[in-house]
Amino acid sequence: MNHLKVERDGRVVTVRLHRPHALNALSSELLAELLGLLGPLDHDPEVGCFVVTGSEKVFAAGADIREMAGKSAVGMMSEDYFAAWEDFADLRTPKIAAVNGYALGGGCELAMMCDLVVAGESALFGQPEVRLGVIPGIGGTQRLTRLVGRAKAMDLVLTGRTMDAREAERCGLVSRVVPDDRVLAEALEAAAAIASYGRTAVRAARECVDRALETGLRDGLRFERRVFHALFATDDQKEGMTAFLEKRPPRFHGR
Ligand code: CO8
Repeated sequence: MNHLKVERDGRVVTVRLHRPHALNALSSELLAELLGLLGPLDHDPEVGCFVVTGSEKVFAAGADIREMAGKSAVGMMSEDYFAAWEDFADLRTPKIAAVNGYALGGGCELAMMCDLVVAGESALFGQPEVRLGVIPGIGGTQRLTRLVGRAKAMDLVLTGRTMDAREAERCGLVSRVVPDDRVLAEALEAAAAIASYGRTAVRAARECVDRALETGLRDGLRFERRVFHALFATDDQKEGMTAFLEKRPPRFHGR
């Protein structure tokens, strides 16, 4: 692994982006490593949550400008450059972004592909692509607008300015803001909690929340209700409710 550092603690896998010389710029090689690592783990029943983090200075400073600079439009289209980031977004294991420092361009988009974003007080988010003569390309006009609304998305995308963690939390991009030195610990605590619950219910919950961004209210409510009904086919539902009634902690098995 050239650009990632990986740790596993029980059911939680932590991936640290590690390209310090390029401020963790998201190259094609880094993406391939990330998917090569997390793709198989997504099918491992012993894994319950991923945490993605960077360094103290930078989560990720965007896509790799050096890699992209000389490319042609035809080349970009024929290789469908960065389409595989959707494979990362589609991983069914919950993903937590633990963000210190810069989360710019593709770095901000990577955070938005995660299910929770825990940010340090000094973290900075932005979509500065307009300054490079391009636009965001992996969700910065689409996910961002759904998360923070048109007014804030236009402000960020058209001016290329950064926003701090508090503003990002207020507008719905960030789940929690904590002191800088607490970011990873907070993310790991949340990850351990998520990983302790029934895997089927957690995945279903994640899918239902995301469905809200993709569909109308009526269809979304019906989808949620049907998934809720279906979970009564799982052992974990019986165990969770029985344990509550017996006033003991549940023992989930993910089935
Ligand atoms: N790509 C490649 N290298 C980078 C990047 C990057 N995104 N960001 C920083 N670096 C490199 C610098 O070139 C520099 O390298 P070197 O030492 O060899 O000169 C090194 O990292 C350190 O950078 P700085 O000296 O600039 O560090 P500073 O602390 O002064 O500044 C900043 C930090 C503010 C983060 C600054 O580096 C910066 O503005 N970086 C670029 C941010 C940016 O524009 N990001 C958007 C990139 S485009 C993008 O993400 C589009 C995604 C969609 C593509 C999808 C296509 C379908």
